[in-house]
Amino acid sequence: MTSDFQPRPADRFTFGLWTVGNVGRDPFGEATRPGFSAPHIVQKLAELGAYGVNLHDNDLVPIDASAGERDRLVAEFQQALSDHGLVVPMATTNLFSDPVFKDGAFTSADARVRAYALQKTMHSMDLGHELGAQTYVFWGGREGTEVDASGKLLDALAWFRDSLNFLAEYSQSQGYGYRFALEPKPNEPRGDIFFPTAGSMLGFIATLDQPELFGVNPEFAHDTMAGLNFAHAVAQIIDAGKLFHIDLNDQKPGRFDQDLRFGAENLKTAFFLVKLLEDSGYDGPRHFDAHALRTEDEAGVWAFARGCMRTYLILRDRARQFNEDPEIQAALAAYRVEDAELSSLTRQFSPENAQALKNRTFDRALLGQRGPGLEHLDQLTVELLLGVR
Ligand code: GCO
Ligand code: MN
Ligand code: MN
Repeated sequence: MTSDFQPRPADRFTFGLWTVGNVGRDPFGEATRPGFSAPHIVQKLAELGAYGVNLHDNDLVPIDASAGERDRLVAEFQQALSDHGLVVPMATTNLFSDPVFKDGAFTSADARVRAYALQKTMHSMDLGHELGAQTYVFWGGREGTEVDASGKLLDALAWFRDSLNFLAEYSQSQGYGYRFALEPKPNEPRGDIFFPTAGSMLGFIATLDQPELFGVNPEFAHDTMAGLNFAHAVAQIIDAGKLFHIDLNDQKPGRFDQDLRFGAENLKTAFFLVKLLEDSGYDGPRHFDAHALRTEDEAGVWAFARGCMRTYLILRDRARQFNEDPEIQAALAAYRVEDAELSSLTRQFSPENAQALKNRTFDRALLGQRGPGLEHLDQLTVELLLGVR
């Protein structure tokens, strides 16, 4: 491992066309910088050491493009990808910008909108396959409500399920072999978005016809907006074997969706997230779903992109250091108390184990007196992160 923190394709960093291409528009103000063409983004990301670039259908092809225009844009993009050695690991559909989706796409109360959403997604899956994507993300940005008097809570779940089952079969019938990653978010742009958390998605996946094709695409900012601990959510997804993709960024809790540069805000959680991803052997893309601050010009955009990747690499190096630090490892070892005999009783139920456990006497007061040394361990971690270890 090198320690110059220079991103390389082997690090598997990806950005969306929509992320570095973000023009700084917000609900209160117009664009503050021009958009870049897809080939320009490909060239710049390759220069910075990224591995790939992801897209929504309409990041590349406008929703009202003619067939000829579509083919030209796709050909130019493909040429840039091959010129600069970037890949497209993930594709997704824009089911949120156009007014047709203002009250939902797969969960619209209007059957015509639901059908159009399916049609648009199939075309977008065709495009993703043409570009080599193997993961297909569903982020239901408009799938939610402000008005629960609409009475569609149960229907929406069923419509969403039918759509995913349909599209999984479409992928198979076309031989695309996609793995689908569902992205939870609690709110914004809807007042309440369906499937607000990783746990909701995991529960829902189990109800699909082919659950093995579906996993989760968790996002740092989405859990943080809701005041949740993102590393805990990702651990649960890994435990379920469902980490199909990941969106990295940062966010202050309880605010509007900020999409900050990775590591810009919650460094400690970012550290434990990187450590979790690296220690678990996650080998998928490290995708940054963030954008440069609205204050920035083009130079600021590339500084932002480089910063996301460098911070990940620095935290990865800190995780290695954590795993090798003798004092930290001693504190960790002291934290855990193993007891082989008791573990053999508790690992698996049997009538004998249950009876032996019930007969056992525990010194509850003594167990309650033990200090686990977590203050010491946490301070060592902080000092490591501050660079003084
Ligand atoms: C958001 C989401 C999106 C999705 C994207 C890809 O908060 O806007 O995170 O950026 O990730 O649509 O599915
Ligand atoms: Mn987001
Ligand atoms: Mn996202």
